[in-house]
Amino acid sequence: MPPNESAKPKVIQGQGKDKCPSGHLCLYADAQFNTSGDRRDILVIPPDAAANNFSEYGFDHSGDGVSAVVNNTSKDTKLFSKIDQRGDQLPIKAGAAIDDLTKYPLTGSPNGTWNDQAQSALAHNEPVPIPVIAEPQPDAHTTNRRQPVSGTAGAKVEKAEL
Ligand SMILES: [Ca+2]
Repeated sequence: MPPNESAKPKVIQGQGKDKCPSGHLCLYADAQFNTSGDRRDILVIPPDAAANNFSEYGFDHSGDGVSAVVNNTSKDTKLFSKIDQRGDQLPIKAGAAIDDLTKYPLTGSPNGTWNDQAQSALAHNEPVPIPVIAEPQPDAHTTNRRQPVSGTAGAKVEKAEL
C-alpha cells in the first residue's frame, strides 16, 4: 500500500466531542474535550495509522498531555503509558469517549491517574503474523493413523458409567 497523506496522525484545534472526525481516534489536551481549560490541541489518529509517541505531537507528560479521548472508530483500542505500545494499558471501546482521564487511576503515575500519561495508542495496522498451516505432503505416511471403526460404539457409550 503506498503511503497515504490522509492516513497520518495530525493535530487540529478545537473544542468538543463533535470535533473528532468520524472514523478517527482523538486525543484532547484538556479535560472535557478541551472545554475545561485553555488548550485546544486535538491529536487525530486515522484508523489505519500508528501514533507511537504522542510527545512528537506535543502531547507529553506535562499539562499538554492527553486528558480526554474520543474513539470514533469501529474498533476497540487502547492507550499505553509508554511509547511504542508499552507500559500500562487503558482499553477504549469502539465508539467510547472519556471526558476526564483524572478519573482513571494509574499506579506509578506522578499524579496517580492516566491524566497526561498516555504516550501511544494501539496500532491496528501493525503486521500480524500469518498462521502457517502445514499441508500434508502427497507422500505422507498416513496409513498408520487408521483406526478401526465399528458400528457398536454408540451402544457402548450408552452403557458407559463414570
Ligand atoms: Ca492535559
